[in-house]
Amino acid sequence: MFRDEYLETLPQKELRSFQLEKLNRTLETANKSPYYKKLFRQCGLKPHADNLHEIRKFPFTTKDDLRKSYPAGMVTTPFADIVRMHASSGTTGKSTLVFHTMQDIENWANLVARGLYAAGVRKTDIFQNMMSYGLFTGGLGLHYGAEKIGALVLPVGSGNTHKQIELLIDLKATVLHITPSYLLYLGHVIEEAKIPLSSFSFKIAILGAEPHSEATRRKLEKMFHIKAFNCYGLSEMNGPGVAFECIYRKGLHLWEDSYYGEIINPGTGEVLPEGEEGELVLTTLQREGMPVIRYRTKDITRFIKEKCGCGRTHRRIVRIKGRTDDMFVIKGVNVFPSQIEAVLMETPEVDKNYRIILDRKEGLDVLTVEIEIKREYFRGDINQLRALQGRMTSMLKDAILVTPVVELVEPGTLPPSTGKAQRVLDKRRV
Ligand code: DLL
Repeated sequence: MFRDEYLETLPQKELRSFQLEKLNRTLETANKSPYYKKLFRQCGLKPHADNLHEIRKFPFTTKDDLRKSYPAGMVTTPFADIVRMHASSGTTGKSTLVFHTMQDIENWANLVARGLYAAGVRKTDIFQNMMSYGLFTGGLGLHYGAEKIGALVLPVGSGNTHKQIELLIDLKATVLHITPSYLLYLGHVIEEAKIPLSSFSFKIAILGAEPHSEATRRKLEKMFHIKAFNCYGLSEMNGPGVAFECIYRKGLHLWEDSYYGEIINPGTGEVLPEGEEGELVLTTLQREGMPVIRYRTKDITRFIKEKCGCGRTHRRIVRIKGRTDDMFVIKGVNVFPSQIEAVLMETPEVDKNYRIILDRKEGLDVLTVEIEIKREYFRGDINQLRALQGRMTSMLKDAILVTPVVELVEPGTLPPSTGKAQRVLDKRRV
């Protein structure tokens, strides 16, 4: 049974005292790492908080701080006690490395198992893990959690789509772990190969590692007749399983016995009142090998105040809207790719892939949205396509307040994604 009845339903007040106790242990442990020891000394801070509010006296930790302490400046214990290392998936600069003790790995697997259980995964399930294994946390993170539940895990990793399909059919996987963009692509390949949906047995998809809108979830659920659950995480906080949707699917439960969450104004760093949207800041509460204090995730969300119907008391966050560094400014207007995605995925003519291109022509910003449209629309009347192009342009303009150039292309034209999708190509930076 992977519902921890006691911890998952602790009344808020007790949950907060639990967090305070763990926070103080974490601060003491962090003080053993060269990075935090120096930082606390420089700031004249004792590794102690009298109440949770006092966490605010500790400075934020950023990705840059992790880079500066590369490779192991935040590690609290000799490597003899460390059993695993993971790295973030960033493409620029040095990777940020995260080190785990055996206990850390055990705790992480428990959190993932708890999340999977909340989403309805059981021992009898066959779990095809379609996320990369290796330094990326998506593969091994869910692998250990699903094994803990007792499911049969197929560690296929990402890519090799035809092999994935063969295994899905032959082993009758009931649960997939996959990025939303890869699941869209999988749908494309299955359709092109004309494989009937009845060949597949999966009923649940665990989606994570990148943002996706409610419209994308609905589209995927309709496409495959499944239920999709959102799983959030980042390597600095272990990886997947930091927050998970339960069967109510009204926000993601942040596992507050293991993470302390704050929402800040990304511009000023000020902590915002509960319920306001801003950047999520997380502190590990149970990690021994490498505690991280007040990590700026750059992910935009907010806390949901209402209680969840499932009885779990751990506060929920709304699905991530995007990252502060994903937001682009076009003709002076701030745009999140998720605003564009939501419009596209609600439009029935749109197929499964799209790309956003930012460019500058004669000194002016140009936003182009390339959209794959279902094949049947290319067989018909060109005027019908033109009308669709006009309609998409005005729907996008209403959503983002900038008029884009809309290009409609046939399915399979744009680069496919089998992992984290690269949706935005900013040629202004090249
Ligand atoms: O992507 C961990 C993960 C793997 C989560 C598999 C879920 C499933 P990183 O490579 O460090 O770790 O990237 C973390 O990905 O800060 C978010 O911006 C984004 N992200 C992860 N999950 C979600 C999600 C993994 N469910 C960064 N919704 C995070 C939106 C997500 N964004």
